[in-house]
Amino acid sequence: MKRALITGITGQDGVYLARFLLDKGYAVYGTFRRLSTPNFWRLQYLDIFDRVTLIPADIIDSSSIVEAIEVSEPDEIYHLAAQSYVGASFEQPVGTGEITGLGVTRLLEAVRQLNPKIKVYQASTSELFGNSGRPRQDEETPFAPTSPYAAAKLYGYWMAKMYREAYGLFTCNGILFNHESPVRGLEFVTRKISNNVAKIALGLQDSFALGNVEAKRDWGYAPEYVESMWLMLQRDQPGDFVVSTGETHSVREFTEHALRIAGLDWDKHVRTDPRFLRPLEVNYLCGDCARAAQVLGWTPKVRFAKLVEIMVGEDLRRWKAFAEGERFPWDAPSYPTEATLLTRLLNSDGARAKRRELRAAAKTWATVRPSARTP
Ligand code: NAP
Ligand code: F7E
Repeated sequence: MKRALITGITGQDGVYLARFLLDKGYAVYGTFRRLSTPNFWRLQYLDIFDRVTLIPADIIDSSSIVEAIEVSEPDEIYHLAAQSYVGASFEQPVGTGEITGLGVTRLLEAVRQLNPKIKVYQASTSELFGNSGRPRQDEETPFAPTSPYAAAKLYGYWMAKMYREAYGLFTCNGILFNHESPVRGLEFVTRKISNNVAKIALGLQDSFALGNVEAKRDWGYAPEYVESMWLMLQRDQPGDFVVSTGETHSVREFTEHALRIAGLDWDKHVRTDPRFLRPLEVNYLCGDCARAAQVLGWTPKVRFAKLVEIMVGEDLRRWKAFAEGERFPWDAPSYPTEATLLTRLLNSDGARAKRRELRAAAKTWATVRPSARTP
């Protein structure tokens, strides 16, 4: 039985990859950070919490990485742990450099010293390209990072390549473009939109605000993207691969489609707010994954419209289910704004009436419900 260690198993990609590897028959180990409140909701949501072995480790602490490798004795390591939110990297540039950048070197050093035969996947990103000015970005496109996050990832990219060339380690950079799902963090724009549209559709809120709605991204579906990580490590030779859909859409288009699904109108429900603008922006990303298609046999299947439908459908289902008294693994209760709303929903004098209203509104969503539970 093959053994895999996933750093950052509690994140979006971590849980989908864990499920994918379990289905392939792997023994799956994953690192998690000790937090004041445990954060295992995604593992529970996919119903795999009991099927993985969790090891406490922080990527800023080398000794904990060594321990994780010694305990798990992996054939493959998927290094996903990172401060992954670009917006926060402007507020925490040093911390982002420590975790997202130097963390890669800590991991590679541990592998080099403990067992250089372990294959390593490094979670690189389309953010490396910044504003390249090219209509499509591929493995040959020059890098031009435009955030502390992207600069830290660029360092990680080069360290992975350098350990490959200097020490013969099997390291692969997956240059993944944005990929989303119902377990995407609520701070990322796609989930922010699907969650807010769901609340508005169910009458829980009137409007929400976005930043730069003209930014364009190449958005794919996370459960499919994790397969490309595995495929990279199954080859005899290591390499770097762009993984993308080849389609680009603006934040405005994503929002419009989400609103359309719910029968809502932009003018009534969406504002822009400069507080959500970044000091520097990546305006346009669109990937060319021809190499991944040819060498790995990987191609995307879920396209933009379907992705939006999956995400809006699942957030509608969650809010509705909560209002009907169901309890389930969910991130909303951990976010102050959402938690306040949930508490109001439970405790207010009009809670019973509100739940009746929601149940009535829920009937309208019968059509989006079935597809939603297949994240
Ligand atoms: P995510 O949901 O933010 O997950 C990040 C994971 O890293 C979480 O498990 C988090 O743990 C962990 N982590 C953060 N700081 C850590 C630390 N100091 N020590 C140990 N673990 C730490 O990110 P994702 O979307 O799954 O992305 C996975 C990886 O791919 C990241 O490296 C990201 O930068 C990269 N990437 C993502 C995309 C995308 O579109 N999703 C595209 C390209 C590349 P907690 O749960 O404790 O916070
Ligand atoms: O922003 C714009 C924002 O935060 C997308 C990470 O997984 O993908 C992700 O990084 C775009 C940006 O993701 C809001 O300015 C407008 O142009 O969802 P995001 P990201 O920055 O593209 C890459 C590939 C990664 O590697 C990262 O780890 O949307 N935008 N209004 C907004 N963004 C947010 N978050 N919130 C807004 O209100």
